[in-house]
Amino acid sequence: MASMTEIAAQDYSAKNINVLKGLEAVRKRPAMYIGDIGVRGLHHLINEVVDNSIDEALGGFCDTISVVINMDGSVTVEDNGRGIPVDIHPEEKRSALEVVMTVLHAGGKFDKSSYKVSGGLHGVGVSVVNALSEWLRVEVRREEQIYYQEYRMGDPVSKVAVIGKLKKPETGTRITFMPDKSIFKQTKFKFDTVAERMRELAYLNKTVSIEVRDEIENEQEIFHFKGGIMEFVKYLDASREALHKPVYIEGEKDGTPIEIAFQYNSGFSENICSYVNNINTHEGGTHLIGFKSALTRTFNNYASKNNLIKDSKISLTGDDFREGLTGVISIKVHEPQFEGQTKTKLGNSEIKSAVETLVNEKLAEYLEENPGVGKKIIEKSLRAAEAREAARKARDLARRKNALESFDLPGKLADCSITDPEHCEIFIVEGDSAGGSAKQGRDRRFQAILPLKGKILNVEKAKLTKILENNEIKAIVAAMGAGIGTEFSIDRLRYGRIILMTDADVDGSHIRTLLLTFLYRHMKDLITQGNVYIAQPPLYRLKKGKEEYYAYDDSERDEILKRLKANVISVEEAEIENENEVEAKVKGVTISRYKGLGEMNPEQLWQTTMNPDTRTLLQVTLESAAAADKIFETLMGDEVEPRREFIEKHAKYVRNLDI
Ligand code: 0RA
Repeated sequence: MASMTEIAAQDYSAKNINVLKGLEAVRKRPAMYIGDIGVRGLHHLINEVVDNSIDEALGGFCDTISVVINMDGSVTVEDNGRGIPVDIHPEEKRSALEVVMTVLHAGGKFDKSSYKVSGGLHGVGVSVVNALSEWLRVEVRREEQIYYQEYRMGDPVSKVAVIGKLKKPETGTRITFMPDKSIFKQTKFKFDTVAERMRELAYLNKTVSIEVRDEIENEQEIFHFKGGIMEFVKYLDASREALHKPVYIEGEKDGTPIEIAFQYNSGFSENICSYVNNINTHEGGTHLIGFKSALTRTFNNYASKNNLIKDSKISLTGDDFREGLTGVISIKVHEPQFEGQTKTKLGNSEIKSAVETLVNEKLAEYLEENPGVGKKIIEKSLRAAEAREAARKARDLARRKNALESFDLPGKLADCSITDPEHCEIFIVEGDSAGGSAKQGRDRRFQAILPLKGKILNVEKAKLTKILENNEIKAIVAAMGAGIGTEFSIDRLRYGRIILMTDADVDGSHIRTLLLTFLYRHMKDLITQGNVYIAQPPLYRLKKGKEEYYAYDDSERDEILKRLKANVISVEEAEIENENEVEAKVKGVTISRYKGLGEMNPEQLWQTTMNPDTRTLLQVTLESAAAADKIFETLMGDEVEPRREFIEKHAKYVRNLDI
C-alpha cells in the first residue's frame, strides 16, 4: 500500500479538519446520534457496529459475529464479512477504512444495494461510535493481510498499517472500542441487554451465528437459529399452548423480501411483532396492515369455500382472526420511511399490497395442504366471534344503564378541576388509606386520584367479557375515558399521565405488574406513546434534629448518613436487631423505613412522591414489544426478581416533568 504515503500532507490535514468538524458535532450533541447518553445510548454503540456486520450477512458475505465485553470494559465486535475496504478512496485520497471510521455516514456510501436504514437512530455509521470512544482499534483482514488503525475520540493516531500476513484468504473486521467516560453517564455494558438484542438479531437473520461473551461476569451465549423467525414465534409462545406448528411464509414481492411466521395458541391475546430491516416497528405500519387484511380475507374465503361457518348470523372480523395469534413479520425495504411518535411505524405505501398479495397467495396454498390446521383456526375464530358478540351485548346493557343513571365516572375517583388532558395526571393508588393521603396531599387542580381495593384480576388468562366484570378494571376504564381493547382510542384519554402508585413491597409490585399487564394487553397505545409512569415513593426517611431527608434506595440512604457523619455499618446492625421496628437510631439520626404508602401523611406523600418539582417518576417504555411480552409472562409468576428486572430494563427515570 505504497500509495497511502503518497497523499500530500496538506491535502490530508485539510480533509482531517472537515472530519473533525463532523465528529465534533457528534461529541457535542451525542444524543442526536445515539438517542441518549444513558445506558440505552451506551448499548446503542454496540448495536451500531453489529448492524454493519449484519449488513455483511444480509449480502451473504458473513455468517459469524461475536460481541465480547472485555476485562477492561471495552467491547470487541468481530465478523467474518468482506472486511472494510482499505484501498485509497478516490475522492478522499486516503484509505477507505479511515474514511468509514471517521466520516459521518460514510459507511453506506459504498454499498447502495444494502438495506441500510435511512434516518432514525440506527444506521448512523461506525464513525459515530468512534467519535464517542476514548479509543478505538480496528483490524481488517483482507487480501491476505491484516490492516490496523487506532483512534482517540474519533481521531486517527496513525495511518492505516499492515501488521501481519495471512496464510489463508480469510476476511473480516474486528473493532474494539472503549466508550468515552466523559460522554456517557455510565459505561458498564450489561450482558443481558446485549444478549437480548443479539438473540433477536439471530432470530431475524437465520444464517448468522452470534456469540455474546462477558469476560467480566463470565457469561456466554451463542445464538444461531436455523429456523429463523419460525423459532422466534415458538420462543415467544413458549409458555402458551400452541394449537399447531407455526405457519411459515417466505418470498419476495416487487423487490421486497418478506418473511412471516405465525401460530395460534389457546389464549386470547394478539401478539404480532413486526420488523423492517431488523428494526422493531413497534407502531406497526403498512406491512402490518397488509398482513392483517390478507389474514382476514384468506381465512374468510377459506371458511366459506369449505362450509365451515354453519351459523349464518355470524360473520368473522379481523379481530376474530387475531385472537390468540402470535406472529413475527420481518421484511427488508430499501428506502424505509419511518413515521409515528417514536419513528417506528413503516410509511411506505407500496409495501401494504406487496405483503398482502404474497400472504394471500401463500396462505391459501398452505391451507389447501394443511386442512387440519385451517379447521382449527376457523373454529377458534368462531369462538372469538361469539365471545365478541356476547361482550357487545353486555356493553350495550351497561351503557343503557349508565345513560339512565347519567353517571359515568367511578364514585371513588377524586377528579381534578382542569380538564385539558395534557395538563392532567391520574394516580392509580393501592389501597384506600394511601388513596386518602393522596387525595389530601395532591394538587387538586391537575391531579386526580383513583384508589384501588386489593388486587385486580390477572388479565393474561381472562377473556375480555370476564375482564369487564371486574370492578377495579371498570373503574380504571371509566376514569380514563378512552375505551378498551379494539375500542381503545388514545384521543379520548382524560389524563396525559397515568401514574401507578403502589407500595414498595411484594404485594405492591404484584399489583403494579397486574396493572401493567392490563395496560399492555388492552390499552397498549398508552405504553407505546409513553403515557404510563411508576411513582417512586422513598424507602427511608432520615431525621436529624429538625432536618429531614428522604432516600429512595439503600445506597442513597447510606450516602445521606455519610453526609450526616453517622456510621453506615451500624444502620444494618440496628435494623437487624430491631427486626420489626420501623425506627432505628444511629448517632442522632432517626431512620424510618416506609413499608407502605399509608405510613406517610398527606404532606409527606406530596413532598416525596407527587410534587412534580421534587418527585422522580419512572416512565414505562416498550423497548421491544417482543421482549416485553416475553417478560410479562415471566412477571405473572410468583418470583419478585424477574419483575424488578423488567421494571429496571423497561422503564426510565424522569425528573421534573414540565406541567
Ligand atoms: C463499506 C464497504 C464494504 C464493507 C463495509 C463497509 C464493512 C463495514 C463493517 C463494519 C463492521 N464490519 C464491517 N464489514 C464491512 C464493502 C466491501 C467490499 O466491497 O469489499
